[in-house]
Amino acid sequence: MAAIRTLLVANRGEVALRVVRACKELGIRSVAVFSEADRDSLHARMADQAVCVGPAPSSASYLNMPNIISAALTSGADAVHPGYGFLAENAAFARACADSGLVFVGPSADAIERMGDKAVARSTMMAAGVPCVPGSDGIVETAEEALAFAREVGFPVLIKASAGGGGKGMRVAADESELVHNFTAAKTEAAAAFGNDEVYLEKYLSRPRHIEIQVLADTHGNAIYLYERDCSVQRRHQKLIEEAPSPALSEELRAAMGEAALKAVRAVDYVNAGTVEFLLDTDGSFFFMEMNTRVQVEHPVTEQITGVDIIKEQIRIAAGDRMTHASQDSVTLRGHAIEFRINAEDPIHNFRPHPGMVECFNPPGGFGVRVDSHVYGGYMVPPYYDSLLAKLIVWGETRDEAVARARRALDEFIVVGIPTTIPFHQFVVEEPHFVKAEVYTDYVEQHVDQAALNAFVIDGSRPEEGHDV
Ligand code: MV4
Repeated sequence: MAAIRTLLVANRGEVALRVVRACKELGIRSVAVFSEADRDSLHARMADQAVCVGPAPSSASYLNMPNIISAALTSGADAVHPGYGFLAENAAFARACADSGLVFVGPSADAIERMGDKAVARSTMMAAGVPCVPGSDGIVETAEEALAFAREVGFPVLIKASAGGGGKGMRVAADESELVHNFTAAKTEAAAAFGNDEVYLEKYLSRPRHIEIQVLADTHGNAIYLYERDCSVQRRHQKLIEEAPSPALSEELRAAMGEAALKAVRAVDYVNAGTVEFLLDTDGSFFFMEMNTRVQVEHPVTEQITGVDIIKEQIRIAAGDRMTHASQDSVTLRGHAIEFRINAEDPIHNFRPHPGMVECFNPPGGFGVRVDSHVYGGYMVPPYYDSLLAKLIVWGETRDEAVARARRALDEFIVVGIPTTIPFHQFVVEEPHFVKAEVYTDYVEQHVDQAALNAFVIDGSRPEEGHDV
């Protein structure tokens, strides 16, 4: 395969900047795309070239495949990195790139497609010997079939939409009458949300942890896992804090989950970076949930504990080169990293997105602190896109050190002009269950009391201002 000399970044915000930075270090010319709302964005300024691909709404710009492909062709790009979100898991886009002679920095369109359908993904993994939650054998057509399944595995059960993912279209049923009622509701909901009413059933785990394994595979047959991330601190399926390694895994379990992830990789001949998501039950059993066929928001925590630059590996792999860390032995784990998502959201008003002017932006620094962000003082947060402003990633030799470093870094982090999730994080890093690493997917509901959070945000926790001597 040909070397990559110019790469177009089909994204915006911090991830576009992240990819531009990787290009610079690799000596690759970068081309940014931007919407009319992002004309003054850092990703457009820092790239070697920038092309406007349409008006502010993403449907007209960052999701506009013909415009993005034209931008790549006219700028002389030979590869396209999709980042995350937007077109990153769109098989048609990966195919359109290939058809235009552009290298798509990601897996094949076929792999994206197969993992995109959650029921297909599940049966592929079952066949490959990857543990899956006890579930129905494919699509469940009728309430009678659903009842038969539930009687076999026992209640509670979970109804999932085949076209769903990210928690959309899921319904729990605790008993037979709930199942009959929720089965029809779930199908109707799925039809409205995804244009596909197919559902399947699983045994419901009541307090799982969300553990995901980062994998890398190249075109030379090398495949490795970069250990796990624990993403149990979520709110309504939006991740807020991710850490690596997971405080819940023993060495044996870590190796077992890593090997299971590699089975998943081999089952679909997966190439490039991917993430295999598992649910970890309280008894140490783990089950495949889904595979993300892109780089993820939280990839930096893995980079910090392994020293592997995941974006650069992605680009090397796409160019047909061997990845730098081609053997499992070459990947060692050191210390502990935690990522905090700093969103333009108001934690006292239901985490409602809050676009507007960032009057002042002072990110923290110092040893063990990384901030990935596209924001600067005077930056206008547009209302059209997701509300991620910055990712604060702290590293420490131990989890306790990382938590202490997080407290001081969050305290240094100043954003003036709009509300952010910083005070939420300040609350969590003092909260005893988080400090003891007792976090499950229901952590926020269970341990972040809204009234206590409001008091904390409104009264402020900062020390009183000092006086001049
Ligand atoms: C589950 C589950 C319990 N039991 N499946 C939510 C997102 C979707 N990808 C899968 N999800 C879940 N599937 C069974 N059989 C609980 C969840 C779940 C969850 C999973 C990961 C992270 C946060 C979550 C929050 C609520 C529910």
